[in-house]
Amino acid sequence: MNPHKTTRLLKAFGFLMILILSIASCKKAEKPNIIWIFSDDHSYQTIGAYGGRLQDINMTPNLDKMAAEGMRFDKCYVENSICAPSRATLLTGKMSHMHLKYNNKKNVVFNHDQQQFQKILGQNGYQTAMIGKIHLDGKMQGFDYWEVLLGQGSYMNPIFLSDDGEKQYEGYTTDIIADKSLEWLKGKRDESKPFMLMVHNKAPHRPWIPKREHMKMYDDITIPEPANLHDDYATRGAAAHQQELSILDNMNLDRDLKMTKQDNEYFRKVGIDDRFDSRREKYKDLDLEGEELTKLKYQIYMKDYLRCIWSVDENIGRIMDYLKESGLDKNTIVMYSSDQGFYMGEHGWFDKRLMYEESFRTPLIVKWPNVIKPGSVNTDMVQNIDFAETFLDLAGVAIPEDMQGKSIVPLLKGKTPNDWRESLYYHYYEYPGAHNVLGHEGVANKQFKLIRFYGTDVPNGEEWELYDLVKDPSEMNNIYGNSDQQSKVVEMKDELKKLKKQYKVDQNEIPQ
Ligand SMILES: [Ca+2]
Repeated sequence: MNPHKTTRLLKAFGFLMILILSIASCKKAEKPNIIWIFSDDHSYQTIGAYGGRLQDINMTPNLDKMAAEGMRFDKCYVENSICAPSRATLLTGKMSHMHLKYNNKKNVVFNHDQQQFQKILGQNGYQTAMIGKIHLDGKMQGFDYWEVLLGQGSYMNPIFLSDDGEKQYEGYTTDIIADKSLEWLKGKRDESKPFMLMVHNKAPHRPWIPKREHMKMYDDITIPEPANLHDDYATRGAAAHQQELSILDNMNLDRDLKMTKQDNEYFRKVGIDDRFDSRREKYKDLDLEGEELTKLKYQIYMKDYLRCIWSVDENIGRIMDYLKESGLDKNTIVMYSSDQGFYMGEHGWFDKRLMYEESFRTPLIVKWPNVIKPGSVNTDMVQNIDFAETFLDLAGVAIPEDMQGKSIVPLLKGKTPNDWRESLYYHYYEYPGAHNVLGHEGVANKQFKLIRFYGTDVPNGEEWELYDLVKDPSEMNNIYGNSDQQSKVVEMKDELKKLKKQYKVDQNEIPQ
């Protein structure tokens, strides 16, 4: 063959190959992988990137890095601040009254047959995996691979449920969940397909059991207290007075704080009892009460909680390291959030449930290489009803009309739509129940929050509170009855009515 002709043919072949490869890589870039890392009860106050009173304590270096390389959401909220309903919302993109897992109680069952985002992703070429705490009884549906903690799960030697039944593993649960996630990433997935991996921690849920290696962390420091640690609930209604969220009155010295030797069968059973011996020795003659006891309990609670967070963060680092070394990081979106927020001593409380900011709000950090501007901060109002829609949108899949949230993909691209929502609806149903928090619903925008408590244990069956979040970010001053606020009350009640119509909230206080 003519050598010129051969060269021309070779050149043409080379050009064709480059074209095919670039088309293939473009195609691949259209379908990103998604890793959703979720924790249970992780407050935004205990993530370094969120600043605040704890910002000088180095708590979360890996999450902080994710925020520095991605986007931090400062106004991300839940629609019902409690574990199981929040996960049902995550899977369905619907509020509690629509997916009907509206409280944590066993007799209110999550119907796995209903529409869930992972089923739709699976039908559209994605491979889906769910590893860790889901807190919805029964077998998962729509995941190619799933291994979930039984119920609440345990900090040590956890039992996992999968298609193969129950199996117990030895070790610290936060580590095991990351181990399993890495195993799936490295060897169990089909590398020809884009994937959605859910990594769901049990930590830092009560009873806050740190890994043995982390027991001495934060020992030498005093954790800054919130200004309202000794709140007297003046101006607040029945709910704030009757709650059982108090560090002083409701956080116990044995299982919660491990300060006494009583009732520790659980600890013996999982082989961690000796972890707390020195603490028990130190406090065996404890003789404190009132504010002094609150302060001591606060320190012990916060340190155990932060030690649990350290494990969560350390394991996020392991996953991020693997993504980088495997090259997967280039086309993988990593998102971090929690099922709700948590009180870190604000109002003298632990736990969640109430619509006050620290439990209503939840962290959200997203890293999306080459799309999100590193170090960006978003202050649009987003809610956990948006997550399922966002996953579908990221995968280029149409969002079903009956999902109730909105994709945050435009926000991630730095282009908030002009008609983005300006207010949020909230509803907590679990009353009577653990922690004695009254049933309530409410509406919040960026400046005001109106809450309606209801039920037979509320004076006159209904009690309202209004807060100006700009003037009073700690919600210490209920201004509902103030004469100069009455037009605001009317405006917020109208907004509440509008949202209830929009989200199809039925008039029954227990969803039907
Ligand atoms: Ca939770």
